[in-house]
Amino acid sequence: PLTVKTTGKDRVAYFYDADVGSFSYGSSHPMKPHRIRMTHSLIMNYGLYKKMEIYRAKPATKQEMCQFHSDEYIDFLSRVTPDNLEMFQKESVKFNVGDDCPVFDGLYEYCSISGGGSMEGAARLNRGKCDVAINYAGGLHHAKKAEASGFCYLNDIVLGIIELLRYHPRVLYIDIDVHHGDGVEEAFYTTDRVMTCSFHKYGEFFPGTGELRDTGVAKGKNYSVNVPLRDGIDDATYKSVFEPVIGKIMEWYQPSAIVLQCGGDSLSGDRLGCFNLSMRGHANCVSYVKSFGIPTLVVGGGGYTMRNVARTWAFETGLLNNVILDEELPYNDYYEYYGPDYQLDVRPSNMFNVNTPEYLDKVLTGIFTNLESTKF
Ligand code: ZL4
Ligand code: CA
Ligand code: ZN
Repeated sequence: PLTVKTTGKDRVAYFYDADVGSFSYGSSHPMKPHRIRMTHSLIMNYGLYKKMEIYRAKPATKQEMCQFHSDEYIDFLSRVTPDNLEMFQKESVKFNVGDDCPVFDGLYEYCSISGGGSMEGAARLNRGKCDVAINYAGGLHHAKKAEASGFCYLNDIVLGIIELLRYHPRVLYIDIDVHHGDGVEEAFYTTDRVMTCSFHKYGEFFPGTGELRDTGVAKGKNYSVNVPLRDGIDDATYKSVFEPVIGKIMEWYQPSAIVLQCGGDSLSGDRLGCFNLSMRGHANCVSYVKSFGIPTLVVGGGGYTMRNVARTWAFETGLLNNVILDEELPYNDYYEYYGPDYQLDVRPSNMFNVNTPEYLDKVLTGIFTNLESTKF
């Protein structure tokens, strides 16, 4: 008789630091670390603590951070505070701290928590101690070697991938944040040991990079994939692009580990985003990636309508544990945020989808042509 391989026994390691929700970029800044604490409260009150192992990671050390970042940049992050900022005028320009990336109280500690979660998650995957590791305090994909960018200071993703590369010959990075994953792409642009694939809004949108024809350089040629999208993409359309592109990459690249950046700003109703994904459309990406059964590090990212980010990340944490969460939200520490309906779903709006079938066909054909020209 045939042995049926059952899913439903995934070992999930979830990294959460109770301090993370208290950091603040400033009251009017769109990035709110509090959404990670809201997500955690939903996860706990849905009972997912019975399914997975919950850890507080060791904060990343300076030395660990400098596996990617420059010493002088990390040194700056560790020294600068709102009180001594005036003594760092030259450095502030050089390292790009300002309106998008403000210097706030506890900035270095926040970076070390974000980085520690992704590095320890990667290390547990390496040792075969879990099948999935989750760090919603990570996903800060714009940070550069010696520069802050787009609300990101420390690139926890690059640090996590470097850790995975100690054991894995090929790592696939997938990015469903509405913004281009430029920092991760740039870090691995000239290597074939990491394939990066970002889906993002392209055209008059931060950070301005990520066109179809940016595919990598030297050994990395065709190991960077960009999927430029227009406003208003809906669940069915996103699925019709995501599944063929990722399916093809899996077949051709055969990675032994995956990092999935789950930025929640691709959801409908996001304060900064312009896509029209429902919670279930966003989570379909997580299900599809999970279906390949490869060790995966799941990280957070953007997401600026906090109640929707928390709903979606909680639902996705359920999926990763083979649990479908109930539509009725459980009572939790932030219950009042979810009124007036107190339901789990994030629903799409009636916004217009500017991604025509002809446009998407051009994008898919371009990507497949690049992939097929590559010998893996
Ligand atoms: C804000 O209200 O497009 C920052 C940023 C701070 C508070 C008060 C300061 C007001 C919107 C954004 C002045 C702010 C001017 N405050 C910001 C070109 C820009 C230069 C900076 O999801 N101004 C830069 C970055 C993007 C730009 C998006 C996404 C991160 C991620 C992963 C990063 N930067 C124009 C903006 C506000 C602010 C209101 C803002 N910044 C919106 N989009 C940007 O991919 C985590
Ligand atoms: Ca993206
Ligand atoms: Zn984003």
